[in-house]
Amino acid sequence: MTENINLKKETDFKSSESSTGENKQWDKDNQAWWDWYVSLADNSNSKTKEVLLELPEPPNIKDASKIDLKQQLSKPYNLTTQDISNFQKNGFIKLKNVLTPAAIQLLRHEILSLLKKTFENYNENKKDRFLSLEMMWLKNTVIKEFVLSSRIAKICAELLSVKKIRLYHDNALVKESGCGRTPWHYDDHHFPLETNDVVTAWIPAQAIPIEMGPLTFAKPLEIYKLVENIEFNEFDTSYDKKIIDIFKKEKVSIVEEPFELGEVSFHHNLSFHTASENKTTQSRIVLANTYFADGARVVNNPTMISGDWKKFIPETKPGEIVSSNLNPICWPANNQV
Ligand SMILES: O=C(O)CCC(=O)C(=O)O
Ligand SMILES: [Fe+2]
Repeated sequence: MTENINLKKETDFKSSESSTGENKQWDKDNQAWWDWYVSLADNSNSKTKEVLLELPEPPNIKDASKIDLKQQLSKPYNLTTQDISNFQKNGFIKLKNVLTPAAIQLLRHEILSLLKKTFENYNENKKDRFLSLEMMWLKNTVIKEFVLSSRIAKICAELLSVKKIRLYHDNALVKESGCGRTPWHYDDHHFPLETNDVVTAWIPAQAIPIEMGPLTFAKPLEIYKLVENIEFNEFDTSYDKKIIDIFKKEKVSIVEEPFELGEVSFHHNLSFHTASENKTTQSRIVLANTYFADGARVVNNPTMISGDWKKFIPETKPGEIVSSNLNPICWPANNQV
């Protein structure tokens, strides 16, 4: 992407040795990773104990044959040069009308059906949790269309200004009613990829009003340099609190805006972001697909904050180029599996 991004991986957090144990490997599953990760968020100003905003159940489309999903998800999106330069300057962009309301309603239906299969009593008595599902595209043909979508992947290729885009993973990120904040971070912490050409398409499966906790970005992209030297702490909320304090003190510009139905955000792996708690009565359901430039290698020393990465990049050793069957090229479209 842009040359002004610091590409020096040897100074990066994810490949550094440290006393806080980031050099350990993650040995549990992805749900356990998220349970741990959201416990690092500072919720001392939480408002979820107050009355939740009552929202109706979002509309549900059960029948994929009612819409031409393949056609919708392969049609190119008209990205302007201004969009591309905004993304490269700010580290993120929010684009409206990437998907139709019908496609989103179907996506929500499919994620909900996987949630109900995976988590006992989903949405019945237990609330407040951050639930995660991954590798859904291997199990569900409708979700596969959204994950391998050439419409989405072409946007990613253009935003990064690279020719070919591969899938890192898909991730359903579900904040149940009352679930707390996501800690401030950039994704470079998590992805064991030896490149900064990495982007996540964050696709809400319903509209997200402010009260539901939309993804929220600090800008411009370079803001990560302000907090580069803050040491991560895997045990408590101190890292998140320090970032909040520095951003306040330095009057960093923070973009927290609702998502309308069909709106999708794209964020770079160095973009700092967070999400507020879900203060509504409905789950905040999102499909987050991460893509990277073809040719990237696995870093030499993946760490515990890289999570369950071997599941996403099988049969690939540290230092090797990523090209497994689970990391298909999604753009250009004719390279698809
Ligand atoms: O969904 C969230 O609250 C956080 C998502 C996130 O950090 C990401 O998609 O990179
Ligand atoms: Fe993130």
